Amino acid sequence: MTLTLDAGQLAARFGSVFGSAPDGVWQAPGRVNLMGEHTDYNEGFVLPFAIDRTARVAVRLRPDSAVRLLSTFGNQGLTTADAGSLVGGTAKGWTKYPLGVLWALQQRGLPVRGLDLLLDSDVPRGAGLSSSHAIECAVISALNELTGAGLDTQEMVLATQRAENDFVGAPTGIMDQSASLRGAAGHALFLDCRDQSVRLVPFDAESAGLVMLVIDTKVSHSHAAGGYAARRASCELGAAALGVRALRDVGPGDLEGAGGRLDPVTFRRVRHVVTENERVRQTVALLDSTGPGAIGPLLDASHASMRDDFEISCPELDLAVVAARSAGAVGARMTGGGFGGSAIALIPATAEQPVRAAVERGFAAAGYPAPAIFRVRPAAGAVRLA
Ligand code: GAF
Repeated sequence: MTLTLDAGQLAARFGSVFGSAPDGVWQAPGRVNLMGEHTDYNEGFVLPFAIDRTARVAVRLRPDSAVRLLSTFGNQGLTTADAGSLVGGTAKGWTKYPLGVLWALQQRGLPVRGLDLLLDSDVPRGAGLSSSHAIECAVISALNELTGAGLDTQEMVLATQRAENDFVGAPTGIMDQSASLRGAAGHALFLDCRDQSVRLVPFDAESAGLVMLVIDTKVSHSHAAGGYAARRASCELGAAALGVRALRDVGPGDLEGAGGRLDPVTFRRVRHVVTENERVRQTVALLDSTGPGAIGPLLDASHASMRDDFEISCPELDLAVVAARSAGAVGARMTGGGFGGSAIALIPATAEQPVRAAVERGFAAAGYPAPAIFRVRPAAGAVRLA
């Protein structure tokens, strides 16, 4: 999926498809998570950043309740729906995201209203970079403004979470939409998922002579599939057995005592979440004090925890991490919900070509399809373009 159209071109294409100009064009980014995986729904800490890959929507409200949706990619063609009779679990492909947002806004009391929408995006789909939230955040930004709904960012985060959980059917947390709505160039977002408080933490790898590479394994994942929900259920089981509201309330010092109260699998799931929350805090402290070059060991430890304790990695992700590290990365880890998707590797700029070559060689030798490898930088969150 490649972004081919700027805002003016997208508006012009909208005009030729739907017969007149859109009311506006909005953009929202995908995200990479630097640290803090599967901690958000445990009311813990995360440290994602919005990336320089975006979804863009040209939107016009309609006087009736008809909804017409089209994208510049894929072969889904024009999708039509009635805003007055949206039912979760029935929409197909990418259209479930704008329809889910419309539905979630209606659940908050927004009047039923139709719209025409044209989508363009260069966030790779199924790659663990939150292409779905990029669409949802672009759409909610557009509808919030056009309908005068007046939601603040926190409310938009919760509305898109409701769209994901109850319309799309993916029991996800609040990390991805928070990054997409609140991201800022040159910064990662330190988010406390209990109270949604945030702090922007400088993360400028390139001024430190480093590059952040995404390695998209092309192993497609879906959070509406069973693995994500099973991990979430394990965490809830662990919290209940330990008598806490959420695993956020378990500290590293509690782990020894927890061992005797949990079955071995639940204990390992809990240990991942508890240690991952600590790694988020340690990463933030290192970024504040020393800079990006110091966080490599934490990236590595996070990957090991996801591979061994949370068991959400896969052979392709493990290979990407090992190959990147052996060719000079200062640290690497899978990013996102897991079971496929992408790894990130923080590397000295001078090691970029060796790392790319090592990963490509490793994938070819293992007989895996070639990965997509590209640089990412922390970028701005959702914005109106035209
Ligand atoms: C997915 C979810 F959408 C997030 O809420 C988060 O749980 C993440 O997986 C894992 O950290 O991206």
